[in-house]
Amino acid sequence: MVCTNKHVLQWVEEMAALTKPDRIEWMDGSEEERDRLEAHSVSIREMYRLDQEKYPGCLLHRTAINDVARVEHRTFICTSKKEDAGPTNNWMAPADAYDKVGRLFDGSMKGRTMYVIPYIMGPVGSPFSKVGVELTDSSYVVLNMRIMTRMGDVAWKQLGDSPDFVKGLHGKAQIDEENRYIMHFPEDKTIWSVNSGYGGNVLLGKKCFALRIASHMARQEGWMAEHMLILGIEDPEGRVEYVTGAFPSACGKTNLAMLIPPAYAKGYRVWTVGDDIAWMRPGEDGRLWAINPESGFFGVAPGTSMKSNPNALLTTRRNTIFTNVVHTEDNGVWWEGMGVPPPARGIDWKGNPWTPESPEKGANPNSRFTAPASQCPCISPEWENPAGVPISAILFGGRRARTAPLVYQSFDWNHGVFVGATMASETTAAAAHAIGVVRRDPMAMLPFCGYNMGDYFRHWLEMGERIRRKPLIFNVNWFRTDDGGKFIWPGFGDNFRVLRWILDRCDGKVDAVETPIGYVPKAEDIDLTDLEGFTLEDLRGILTIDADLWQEEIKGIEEYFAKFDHLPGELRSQLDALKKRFGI
Ligand code: GTP
Ligand code: SPV
Ligand code: MN
Repeated sequence: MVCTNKHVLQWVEEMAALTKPDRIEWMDGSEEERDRLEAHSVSIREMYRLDQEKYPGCLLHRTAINDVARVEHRTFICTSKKEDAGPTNNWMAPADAYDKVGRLFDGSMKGRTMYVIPYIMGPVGSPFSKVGVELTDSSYVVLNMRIMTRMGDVAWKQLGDSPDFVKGLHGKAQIDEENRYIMHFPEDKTIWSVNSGYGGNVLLGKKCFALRIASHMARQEGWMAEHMLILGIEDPEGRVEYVTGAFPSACGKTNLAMLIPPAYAKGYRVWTVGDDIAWMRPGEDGRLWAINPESGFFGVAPGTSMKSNPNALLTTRRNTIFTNVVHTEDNGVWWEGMGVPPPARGIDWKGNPWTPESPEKGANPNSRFTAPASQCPCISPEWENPAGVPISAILFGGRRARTAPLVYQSFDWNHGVFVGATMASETTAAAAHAIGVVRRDPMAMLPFCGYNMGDYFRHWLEMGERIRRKPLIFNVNWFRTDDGGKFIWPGFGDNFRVLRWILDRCDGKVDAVETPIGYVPKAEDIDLTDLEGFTLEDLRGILTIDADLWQEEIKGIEEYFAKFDHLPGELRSQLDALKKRFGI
């Protein structure tokens, strides 16, 4: 199918005039096209084909050593008014950003091919769905976008003659760290990304569109674009309830979304709808409905094993692209925490010879797999339902060594918004910065909100007024540690025990203890059947709320709130009420 949309044609012409590629290829999404691109990628040693017996359809890629994570300090929201980007985003005036990055793009595709990738975020034909077009000089990006989005002619069909598509321009240029920019122009629905080849910076449908640009659209159009997993829990009677969860990057969304219930919970199943992004809107029935705009998983590899997340591992058995993991001597892949012995020899993520004795890790801590969602053994039968799934509970959570208990429920929607807005977590390898430092990451959206975060909180409060049958809001923390720094809660599949309590609360089946921070479970109400080495006392320990730590926490929240220019008065009232409950 040839693209006849004149808005697309004109824009592609302009961008080609700027970047000056030798040739332009229009992607149709066909299998022949994939085969051709794979062969090309392999021939230029951008990708390696793995052992096709053991890993059918799988490829390996290594990014540049300086290019392994999102770069938040080089990510900008370019709105006409600085105030609209708000205090938590980097800002540049649109004209300056186009000028600055335009110079870097000028002639940057000489000698290269520009690929035109039409794609849909969301199920085909869904009222939630939106079209994007990405221009890129990277065949690795095309092959990833094929997995992560509904890509090809299907998108031209959905777009028709409309000018309403998100324009993404990506160029590898020289992969120069000093000139790396991820620019967002929400007012123009445009993204410009240059000098990177790493996932979150270059798969423009994902964080750039489906969160930063989409959050801006969502506020204007009355819906929500969130950094959330979506899962369904089926009970032995076959009834399914859906939950979303916002945890910061590398804090457990993929793992929770694919959870396998412990053996004691006979007849229960968990179904994956999405592992990273949720688009949500109120339905006619007054409930909140959610879709997963993506069609694949770009998941963290290290720590993924048959023990921690068998469903993720099984999803990656074929048609998967592995990035920055160990290339084993028998042409397979390996990473730390895979649960199998390391290869005697391999090539590490930097491209150097590696053995288990090497002092450095073989796989980058932010190494990833790109795998089709349809291959997931627990993919929900509803995952492509154009209407989405109705949400009963929203979870917030992060890595907190001490302060947050295993789980608590907010008093109501507005208090839940406060809980989300004041979330904090220890930083991970998913972005380029110091690791293990506690930082506030409201709703896990700090790096992804495309507008003023104070206005974003207000949008959450306003959505609460528009959703008649509101999901209940909870906070979870799988990461409490003991004095030796070891995680106390077993986590992973055992998180099901907490999900059960959450659903029992939604169904009004269990009461709880009212504390200053919210409703906390009675320890006996969390089922510990068959949980070896973990006692009711241990559970009581991680359900405690330490008043001294919360005094500190409240100080931290006060300092944090002081940074905001558009903080809704309601959140300040929530903070005052929290202080009062602690007698401060
Ligand atoms: P992004 O894709 O970066 O947005 O991350 P994510 O939230 O999907 O994170 P993911 O599920 O990939 O988890 C990342 C890390 O958290 C892995 O190293 C996991 O092993 C670890 N993890 C996930 N769930 C748990 C848990 O319940 N307990 C503990 N201790 N670790 C967990
Ligand atoms: C994250 O960092 O939250 C991710 C990976 O999900 S990336 O697509 O690189 O943003
Ligand atoms: Mn993410």
